[in-house]
Formats: sequence, structure tokens, C-alpha cells
Amino acid sequence: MIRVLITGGAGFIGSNYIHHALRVHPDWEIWNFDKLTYAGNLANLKDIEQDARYHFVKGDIADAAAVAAVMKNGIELIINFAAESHVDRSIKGSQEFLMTGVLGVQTLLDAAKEHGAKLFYQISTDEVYGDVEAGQYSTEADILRPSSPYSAAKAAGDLLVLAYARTHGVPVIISRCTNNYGPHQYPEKMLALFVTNLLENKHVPLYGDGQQIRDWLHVDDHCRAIDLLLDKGRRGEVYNVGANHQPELTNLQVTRLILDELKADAAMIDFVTDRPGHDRRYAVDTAKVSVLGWKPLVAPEEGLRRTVRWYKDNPDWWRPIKSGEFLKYYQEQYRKSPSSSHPSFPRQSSGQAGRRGV
Ligand code: NAD
Ligand code: TDX
Repeated sequence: MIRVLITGGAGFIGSNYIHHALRVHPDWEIWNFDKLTYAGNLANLKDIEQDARYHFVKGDIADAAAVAAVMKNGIELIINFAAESHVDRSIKGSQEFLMTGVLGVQTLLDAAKEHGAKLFYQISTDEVYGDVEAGQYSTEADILRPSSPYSAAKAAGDLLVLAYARTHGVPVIISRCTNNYGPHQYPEKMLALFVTNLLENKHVPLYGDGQQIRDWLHVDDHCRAIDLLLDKGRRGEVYNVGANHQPELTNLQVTRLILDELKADAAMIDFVTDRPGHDRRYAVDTAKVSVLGWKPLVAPEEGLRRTVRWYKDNPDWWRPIKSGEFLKYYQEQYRKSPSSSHPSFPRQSSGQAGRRGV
């Protein structure tokens, strides 16, 4: 058996990956090491908790003793999904982002070094490159220009990973993927938030003019990319992973697709004050991973349809989340506007983005 440590496995991508890995790697025994922050949810793993090849350990990746204890299981491979992952929260307070994204990564790297792990795989993000001009694509060799405390912490983590590879010879791979979507995404992120808001008959708060561009990658495609890179990726290298939709989709267009899918009216869109430091466009050059044989298989319309259906069919998963800690966060983040009966930022001044374009 190959003994694998998956950190942050109770979150969105980590839990999808654990399901995937148990399915496609019969020779893996997995330790899911997760702090269970507000975003960690063991309900994501309920169906596999009795699987003899799966173990859960509650712990913080920045806690060296806890990490050393789990490594004693003979861990050979570490896949690090653990992070504070929401840009808006990093703007309100950055410390946890650095604790996990920098000190946590360093602690895991020390453990990988000391226990002679065969590979340390870091899940990173396209946000480390910052804004990308129209027509341009970030390559793995580009300078990192993170815009938010979240992406700065992720960039710092990436640099540490590469430094440990060079200085200590730790075998590493980093993949930088674009916006993931799919089942079990904490409903603070745009797609899950908008779908669940509409299912609750609430408006959706679109930042600024809604013309920002993200490259939406179905989480299943991301899981397949990780596997391919584990198998064929060169140690010490960075790989971009993205769907590369053509034509690119603005946030407003994605919102319209969601509205169409749920047969909701365009009037449900609330254009609200923009996110500070909001990156306008992300786009990655995926030639390096494509050469190894990966390509996304889930078309955006189909992926979106499946995802909307999942949230429709699984209110028992998201409704409890949206009534707890989330509600306090939501009310603070999307302050009540005097002009509307639902929580939102104040509306943009008229003309910025009316409903005509929606
Ligand atoms: P998430 O917020 O849903 O899950 C993060 C998980 O990490 C949670 O289970 C949380 O409890 C755990 N965690 C946080 N701090 C921890 C710590 N100190 N020790 C142990 N566990 C801790 O995040 P996600 O969307 O699944 O993202 C997973 C990874 O993928 C992150 O590293 C993120 O930066 C990266 N990423 C995400 C996206 C995306 O679109 N969601 C895109 C690119 C990269
Ligand atoms: O209420 C909202 N309104 C809105 O217009 C929210 C939450 C977001 N947005 C916009 C901001 C972005 O342009 O939608 C886009 C997507 O926002 P998020 O879902 O917050 O994702 P993003 O900021 O792009 O970051 C995500 O992808 C990269 C993940 O959260 C990161 O963890 C990952 O690294």
C-alpha cells in the first residue's frame, strides 16, 4: 500500500479528491489531516468514513508535533490542499492565511524532509500571477504578482516549496489551477453562493461591473490533472491547470447561465461595490500539462448544469452551513443596503451596470 497524507481533505477540492483517489488508487491508504476550520466539513466524507483505507486526523498543518505524529504512519506522499481559501476573508483579516499558507507549508516541508517523503505536492492557484491582460496567458515561468493577502500567502507558499526543493532536495510538484466548481463547495465562493442564494429566492451580489474573467474548471477535471502530475510530472516543476474556455466567460455571463438554469429573473442580480484589489482577468497557459496528456473533459455548460442539479438535490448539505457562522459572515460582507430588503453592499451608482446588459 502507498501511504498518502492529504491535508485539507475535509474542504471542497480535498474531499472531492479523496473520493476520486479511493476510487482510482486501490493501492492507496489515505490519512486526511484537517483542522476543520469553518470550511472543513466531515459531512463531505460521510459515505467513505468506514472505508478501511481512509483515516481522519484532526490537526493543524502549522503544528509540527501533530504533523510529525501523522507522518509516523509511514507517509510517502503528501498532497497539500490545506489553506484559508477565500479572497474576501483574506481582505478582512490576513493572519490565518499566513499561518496556514506559509508557516503551515513550511512545517509540512520540514516533515517531508525529515521523514524522507517521496513527494510533496502543493495545490496552488492561478491567483499567484495576478491580473493578466486580455490576450495574454500566464506561464509557469512568469513573475508572481499576487493582489490579495490570500494570493500573496499562496505565492509565499509556492516559493518555500521551490526553496526546499533546491536547498534540501525535497521532491516537489506545484500545480496552479484556476477557479474550481462542483459539489461540496463552501457557499461563500461565487458559483456555490449564487446557486444556493437563488434556490433560497435571494438576490446574487455581483461585484463591480461583472466583467471580470475567471477560468472555471470542474473539480473532477482538476482531480484527474493531479493524478496525471503525480504520475508524470517532473519533480521540482510547476504546472498550470485550467479549462481555457473559448470564448472566455465573464462573471456576468456565468451568472446569466446560472439564472437560466434555475429559470430565475435577471432582476435577481444585485450589482454591488467591487472587491478591493479585484483582479480583472486570470488566464493560464496550460501547454506544459497538456503535453503530458491532460485536457479538461467537462464542458462549462454541462458542468454548470450538473453542479446546479447537485445543489438542488442536496439542500441538506448546504442549508445548515448557510444558517450558522456563514450568516454572520454574509451579513458583514454584504452589508444591508438601505435600498433593498436583502443583505448586499450598497448598489453601484446608476449607469455602472444596469439590468439591460444582464
Ligand atoms: P476549502 O476552503 O474548501 O478547504 C480548505 C480545507 O483546509 C478545509 O477543510 C479546512 O478545514 C482545511 N484547513 C485550513 N487550514 C488548515 C490548517 N492550518 N491545517 C489543516 N487543515 C486546514 O478550500 P478549497 O476550495 O477546497 O481549496 C483547496 C486548495 O486549493 C487550497 O490550497 C486553495 O488555495 C487551492 N485552490 C482552490 C481553488 C478554488 O477554486 N477553490 C482554485 C485554485 C486553488
Ligand atoms: O459575492 C461575490 N460576488 C462576485 O462578483 C463573490 C464571492 C465573488 N464574486 C466575483 C469575484 C471573482 O471575480 O466572482 C469571481 C469568483 O470569486 P470567488 O468565488 O470568491 O473566487 P476567486 O476570488 O476567483 O478565487 C477562487 O479561485 C482561485 C478561490 O476562492 C481561490 O481559493 C482560488 O485560489
